[in-house]
Amino acid sequence: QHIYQQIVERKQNRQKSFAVLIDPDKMHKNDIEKIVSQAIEAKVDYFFVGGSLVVVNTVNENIQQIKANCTIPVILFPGAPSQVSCYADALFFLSLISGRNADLLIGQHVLSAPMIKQSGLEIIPTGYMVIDGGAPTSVSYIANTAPIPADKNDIALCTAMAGEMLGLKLIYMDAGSGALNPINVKMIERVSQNINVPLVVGGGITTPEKAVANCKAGADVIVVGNAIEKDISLIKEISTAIHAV
Ligand code: 1GP
Repeated sequence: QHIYQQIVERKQNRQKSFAVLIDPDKMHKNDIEKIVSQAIEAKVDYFFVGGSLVVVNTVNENIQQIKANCTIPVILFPGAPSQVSCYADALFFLSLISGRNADLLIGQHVLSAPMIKQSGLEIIPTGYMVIDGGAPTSVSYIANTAPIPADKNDIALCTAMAGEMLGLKLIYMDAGSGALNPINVKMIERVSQNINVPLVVGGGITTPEKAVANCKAGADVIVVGNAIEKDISLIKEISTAIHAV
């Protein structure tokens, strides 16, 4: 439980972490090289690798390429069991607790459990909560389930609390990749003040200011994908801002 332990220790020390999301579909070899070298310089804490829908599955190649160039831990953030790779360091074993699709709450987990156990990956049991980001994102369509409405802070709170009580070790609140509206700080505050496990927040974060506001509201780890794909210099800007909180 080496990586999870590190996430918990950073939370206990009130250190905020920054994760760069690599969506295998959107990355060419050269992009990854550039992102990795920027990430080393910017002291990025984690790479998350995965996506709701991966058309060309290059997860293994992408992770091997990251690993060949840096020691930043790689955590799988899989949209499906086909995205599990033994080259990563850890896996968010995601249960979509904001939804009511039994297959994503437990079904896929049953099917993939033997393969995941065999992989030797560090498993991080994760309560995954999709929050409405203002426009349909791939995740809510693919997951075939409604996101939590953006202003229903109490539903988010109770969902996260239930996840923690069920033994999940981390809560990941996601407005979905490329969300129009990122999760509001009031919702982040409400959730973070009432759970003890680490809180990851992502979806539609495009500026250092937003990342900092989310950290101050109680997020322990901030994830950014889309914005970095568009402007790689944001890696340094957002990372520096988060680490200064
Ligand atoms: C999506 O939380 C991640 O699952 C990151 O979202 O791509 O919008 O940064 P963005």
